[in-house]
Amino acid sequence: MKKYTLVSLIILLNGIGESMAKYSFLGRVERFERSNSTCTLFCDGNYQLRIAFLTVNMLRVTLTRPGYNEPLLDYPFARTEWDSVPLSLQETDSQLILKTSELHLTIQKSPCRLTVSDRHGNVLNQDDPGMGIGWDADEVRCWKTITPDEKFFGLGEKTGGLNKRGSEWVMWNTDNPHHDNNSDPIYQSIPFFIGVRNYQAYGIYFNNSYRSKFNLGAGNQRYYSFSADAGNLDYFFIYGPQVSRVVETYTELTGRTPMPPMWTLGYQQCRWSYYPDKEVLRIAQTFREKQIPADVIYLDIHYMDGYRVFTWHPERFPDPAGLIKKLHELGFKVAVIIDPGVKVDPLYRVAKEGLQQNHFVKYPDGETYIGEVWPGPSYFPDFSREETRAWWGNLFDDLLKVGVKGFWNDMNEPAVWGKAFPEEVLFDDEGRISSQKKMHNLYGFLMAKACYDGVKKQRPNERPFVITRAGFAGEQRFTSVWTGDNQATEEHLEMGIRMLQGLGISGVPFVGTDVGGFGGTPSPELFARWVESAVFTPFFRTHTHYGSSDQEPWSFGENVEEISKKFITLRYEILPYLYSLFWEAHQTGAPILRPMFWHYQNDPQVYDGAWQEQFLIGENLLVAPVTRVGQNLKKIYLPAGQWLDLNTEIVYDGSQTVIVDAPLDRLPMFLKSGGILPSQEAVQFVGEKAMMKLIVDIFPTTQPTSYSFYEDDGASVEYTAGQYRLTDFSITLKGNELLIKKNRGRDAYQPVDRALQFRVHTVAEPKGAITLARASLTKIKPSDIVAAGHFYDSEKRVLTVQFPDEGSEQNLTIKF
Ligand code: MIG
Repeated sequence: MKKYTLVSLIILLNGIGESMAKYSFLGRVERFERSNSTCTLFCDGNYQLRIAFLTVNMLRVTLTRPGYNEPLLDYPFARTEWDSVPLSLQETDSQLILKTSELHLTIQKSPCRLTVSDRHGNVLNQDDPGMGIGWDADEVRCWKTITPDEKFFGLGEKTGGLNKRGSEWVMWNTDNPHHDNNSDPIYQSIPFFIGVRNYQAYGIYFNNSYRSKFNLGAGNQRYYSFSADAGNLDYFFIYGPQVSRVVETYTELTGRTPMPPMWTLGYQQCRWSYYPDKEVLRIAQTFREKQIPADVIYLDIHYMDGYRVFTWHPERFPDPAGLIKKLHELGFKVAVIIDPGVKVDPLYRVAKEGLQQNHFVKYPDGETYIGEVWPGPSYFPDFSREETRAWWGNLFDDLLKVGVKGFWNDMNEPAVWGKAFPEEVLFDDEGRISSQKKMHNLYGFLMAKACYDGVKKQRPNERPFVITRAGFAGEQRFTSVWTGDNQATEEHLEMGIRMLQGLGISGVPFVGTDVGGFGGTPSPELFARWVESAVFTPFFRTHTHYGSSDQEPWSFGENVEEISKKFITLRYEILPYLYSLFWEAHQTGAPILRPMFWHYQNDPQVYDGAWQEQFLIGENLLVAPVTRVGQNLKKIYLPAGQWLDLNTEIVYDGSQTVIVDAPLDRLPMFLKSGGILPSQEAVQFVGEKAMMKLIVDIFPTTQPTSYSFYEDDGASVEYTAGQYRLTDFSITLKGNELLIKKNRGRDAYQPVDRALQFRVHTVAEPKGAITLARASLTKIKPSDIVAAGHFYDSEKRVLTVQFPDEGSEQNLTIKF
């Protein structure tokens, strides 16, 4: 007995027989080196931790393991060169302290652990003291302490609640057509999240494309962690403290959306699949006959010849150019589906070229990988190879020549029948040669990039329209995203609204769900509610499964047709507002559809799950769609301020819940006090006619407010050379005088002559003069739509004032 114990003790001391299956943790800092904004810590056992400050509020932490030389992932970045950041360094026996003007990083030396605080010393983020950074064979992991109130948001397109606290998530792009609110992973991988601790926000972007995991306090109250099966522990810590600043900095790193073609903000109609050509035309004509506005019609997989990508089915679409010309005359653009799988067929040009030019991924022994998808056995392009991306990009030429304008990238997880694309398959990875384990999550991202770059190369002065199902961090630089195969249920309508918020704060603003649901058939009421909520989603497209019932706005009876028409028309009215928000997204990375905490971060109520399907469109418009069939009242939380119900003209005080009437044809929406909301008269499609009147709704308050309205030609890339116009509006209400100022902040784009119409809400009939540049405006009839003048609606308490939108400055004074 005694002998046995002694033997065990010896084994323990020598570590012989100790299990290999466990984590090791980063140990003591032996020495460090500093150059400019970077500090490298040399730790026990030849492990190195490099800390680089890229901006005053962003630092990068990178672990180097001895003998593990995988290059750092670089595809996601829009920016790689950073100015040096003024940094001070203090050293004590036990610590190193690095300070920027905003952040303090305290490095405990033994063992090496990091703590980030703001400049007042409030801790924002801290390594778990016991674990910190660790590894187990190829796997790397980082553990952080968690506070009781800490909340987590983001991770891109994820199911579940808006707040991801208490749950675990996997990044591995997966085609799951039957996903529900508990499914994970699904199509996209965006390893970026925002932590809100004591109402202070920070972000962490984990720069690793291998299968990764985020434990956000699941099953424990001690820590949260992120890990990857292999690759580097390489993460970016971004300090806000505003959520908006975290996303601004994150999108400085990973990029922002280019301005979309204006028509892509119109209504889009899809199904799997509209064919033959006559059916496509019939659908388009029906929109025009019924005067339901629409801009885009989609062709799903049946347009192809035997599912061969970049071909046309000879019987169903014998004359694509002729069809598309007719559709253009009706004001429709055409978008087509693009699948990555290239049919194995010795007579098919794309397959032949691809084989000859070495464009397809292979097994390690050099045999070309063949997987099964729609075309049957198929090859898969290696989008991680520059030559292959260029080749694929050129294939769009034929589609562009017949007039196709939009490219819908599907199945790019990549999906294959039988589920798993083999992990041993090799990719070029720009010369680095990497397996599917690293490249899987990047496949959709790189496919969308090949598409965007190719179309842009061939139509250099047009804005490409690309949409993708799978993707990765940074995809917003070249593609929009839809959330894949949802179901026609209330739960999916609600989940979609949360997903779009999650994507938005993860840097991807141009997003939408399949309106009405892809699987199943919505009830008429559910379809109506879905259309209502989607009026404000950046990407607005109805889509449904093969063989399902019709899902056009007129497929659910007269009443729902009327409702759909009313709300699709509303979409066209608010296009100027949405388009202006795209400019903001392009400039700062701010989402268009925003969670309430974006603007009310300090209000505990906005984090309550009861309100997670309400959202903001820009700063001043709050939308609370009804998501349950049979519900005719809506309970809403209104944050601080005063809110004007745009349906009833009733003003509510904020910081409280209200219940409003919400019959089937009503979408609850509220304009915030001080809010300025530009709109236009509806058109049947973008470009049908020029905007003849810019309408500006105003809800004045005693606090002066302002708003900047963006315009450009909506189609070309001239805006990148400064060809755009910014009109700043400011409103001041003082005593009985309201002053509205218009001022062109930039005037390098010239729209047609038009009227400017202000609709001033919640005001009494003016008793005094209404003057524009010292000249009095006269009273006119509401029907005098072109004349300069004013009229008052005493029932609604709305004053309308209109005049030509001339010159760079106009001041309007209204005396009550
Ligand atoms: O295996 O192209 O998510 O939108 O209609 C299904 C047919 C392939 C999945 C997409 C869906 C599309 C469908 N596609």
